[in-house]
Amino acid sequence: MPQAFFSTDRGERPENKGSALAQWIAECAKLTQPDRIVWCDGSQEQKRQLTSEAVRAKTLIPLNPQKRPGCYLHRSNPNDVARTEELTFICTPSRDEAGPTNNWSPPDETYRKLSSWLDGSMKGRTMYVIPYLMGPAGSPFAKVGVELTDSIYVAISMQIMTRAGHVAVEALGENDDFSRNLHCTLDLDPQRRLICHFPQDNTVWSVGSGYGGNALLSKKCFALRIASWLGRSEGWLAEHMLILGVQNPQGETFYVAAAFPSACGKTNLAMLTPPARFGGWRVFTVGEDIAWLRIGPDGGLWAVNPEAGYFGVAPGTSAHSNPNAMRMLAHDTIFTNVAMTPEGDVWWEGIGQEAPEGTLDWQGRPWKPSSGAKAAHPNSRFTTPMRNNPVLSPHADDPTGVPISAIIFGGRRATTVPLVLEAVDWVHGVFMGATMGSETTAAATGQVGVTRRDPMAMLPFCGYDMGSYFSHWLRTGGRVTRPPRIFMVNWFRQGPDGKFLWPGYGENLRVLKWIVDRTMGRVGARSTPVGLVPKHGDLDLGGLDLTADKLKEVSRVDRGEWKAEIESQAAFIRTIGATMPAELVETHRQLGAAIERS
Ligand code: OXD
Ligand code: MN
Repeated sequence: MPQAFFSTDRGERPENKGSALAQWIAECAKLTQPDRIVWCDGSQEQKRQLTSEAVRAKTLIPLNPQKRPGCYLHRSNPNDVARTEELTFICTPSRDEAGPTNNWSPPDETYRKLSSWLDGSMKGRTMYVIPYLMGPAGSPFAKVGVELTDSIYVAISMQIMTRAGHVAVEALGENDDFSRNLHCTLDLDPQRRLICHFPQDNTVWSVGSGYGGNALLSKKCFALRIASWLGRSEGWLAEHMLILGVQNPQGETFYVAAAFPSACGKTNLAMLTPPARFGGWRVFTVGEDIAWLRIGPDGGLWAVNPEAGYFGVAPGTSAHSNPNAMRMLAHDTIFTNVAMTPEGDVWWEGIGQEAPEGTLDWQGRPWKPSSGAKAAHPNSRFTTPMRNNPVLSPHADDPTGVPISAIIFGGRRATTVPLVLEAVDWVHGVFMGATMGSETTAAATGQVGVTRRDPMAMLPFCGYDMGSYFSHWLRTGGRVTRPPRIFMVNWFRQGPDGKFLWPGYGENLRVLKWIVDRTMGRVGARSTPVGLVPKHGDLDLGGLDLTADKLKEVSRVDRGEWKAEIESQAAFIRTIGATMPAELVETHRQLGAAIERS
């Protein structure tokens, strides 16, 4: 038995040693054989203690306390810098349950293989026990998970990303309904790296990676892959969506949930600063990566952000793109794989000023702009508590969540998809989300910039068969009596010169305003073969330096491009196979016919 089962005075302990939680911890400890087990109680005092330990171990490097009080830099193993989709598995008894878009492996065999890797893997190490609550305390949305990890970086990060410790133990009580998450760093050999989900057991085993998306198991593993599975059986949705509140000068606030693939600007949109022309408009963040949505007593769709912190992409974040984020990152933040200036501050490409002489790159090596290499890793990150966000919504912690007026799907598309499109009804909206394409980014290993179908931005995160997931969306539409309207946006269309046509960032408020006006029935729309678009003059473009040609191009629905899109969607529909809902196949057929006729 490990030496110190509960090593802090303030540590929580399951009173009942025979509880499911205590038994499961004992089983995992028997397998991994840590020297010490530390129970994370969620207190600031313990976080300080763990942080000092991580500094002594050089896992965290303190940044200049004058410039970045309470901030640290973590440099990961260079082979471990992004999610590894090819090493991520859904382990259901049958391959069909995981579906054609997930990697699948059988549960028994996978448990056996991972057990052999995990056997004695924490010898000489500490196992941190992190009980965490996803969703506001006391909320009908809330769920408990417990992560066991041998990484102090993960233990500290989990206390930023979730409501960890006492609050979760209290919510669990004597219940055995919690997500069982075992994480072990091993030796970071990519040959022994696997992220495996066992939805039937509400279990995740992740080994061989310390990267956030692979190792902070509350996030992609539980709040999306496992939660999407739970949501299907319990009648709710777990989505890769930000949630924002947009307030007009009359003081009315509308909530919008928006799905974009990783590293496509969700954090920037969720924290948007309105352009000067839009005095009196404000945007508040409820969440910036994950939304859990349920049908409320009023028949509408309500959402919470299950997380309590942000794990965002640093490069490109600046006083221009996201001034609120720059304020948020001024203190109490862990930066991972960014560059460090000689003064002990952080730097990344697109931060808005030149790197000072003597800057070290993300691997701690001297760096010069002329070297041609990036100083910060393109997927370098910040981990920061949501309470740091200066525009945090007063409802971010509201147990009832917020009512959603509009759902937005957005891909990163150089061509084809216009700035904004509205679906004609729920089925069309589900079709838009289901067939959306996006260019890949550095958030996952593999080639960047390749267009792939990324349905609802959930391709890497849906914990079960994609066709069945679409059916769940359609069923939800049948149950929701006050459905939000559904839109598609594309901030990333390029001109022939390869430059973005739309200025993006704060200017996206112009599109949000049109969306809100549509949900309130305050403006009309024009029909095109692919959906509804703003009528001339309804999208407020005043004060924007956008030529008529660019505006035309950014909103263009091109018949040739859409014919190619229809072909590409057809190929995707074929990959989904027999579980693709007939309504969506029919919508695709009608869309193809409408484009032919146009
Ligand atoms: C993330 C991602 O880290 O989507 O949020 O990769
Ligand atoms: Mn994400």
